[in-house]
Amino acid sequence: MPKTVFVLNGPNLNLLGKRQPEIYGHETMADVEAMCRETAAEFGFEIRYHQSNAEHEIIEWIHEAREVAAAIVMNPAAYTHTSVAILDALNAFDGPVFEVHISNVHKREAFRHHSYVSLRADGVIAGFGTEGYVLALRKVGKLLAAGKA
Ligand code: CA2
Repeated sequence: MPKTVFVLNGPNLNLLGKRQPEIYGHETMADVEAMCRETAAEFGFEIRYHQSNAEHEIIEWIHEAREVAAAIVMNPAAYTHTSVAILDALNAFDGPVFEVHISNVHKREAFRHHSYVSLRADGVIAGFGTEGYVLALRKVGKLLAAGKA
């Protein structure tokens, strides 16, 4: 049976492609989902793709991932910099976690330089645009093929 990987997106990412293209590019959330599905198909795993503006909903998905997912790829958006609750939920997940940021957060305001999620993430990608999701999923695909996820 194909393994399942959760791709989770935090607040305001539903606006992707609709505002601030100079920071976040022109692709929409639907475009990113399609890219993720294409990458998953290449590597033979399934994805569950979610976006929410509500912290509790993201936490519920991480809890669900504990039961069914081999890995989590996550852009926590602004919750990256604020949410101990999301860190705690991720700490209860056993598989690999990859944190993705579309923009290079280290080139931006100082408050974006700290990530609670990075305390748990096995890898972090920032500044590669939406391609960062594909790079993270490729890594997951390789780990799955090697029996390491
Ligand atoms: O670079 C990233 O992917 C971020 O996670 C995006 C978050 C930001 O708070 C993080 O510091 C870095 C913001 C997501 C909001 O996305 C929008 C997209 C288009 C228009 C407005 C917001």
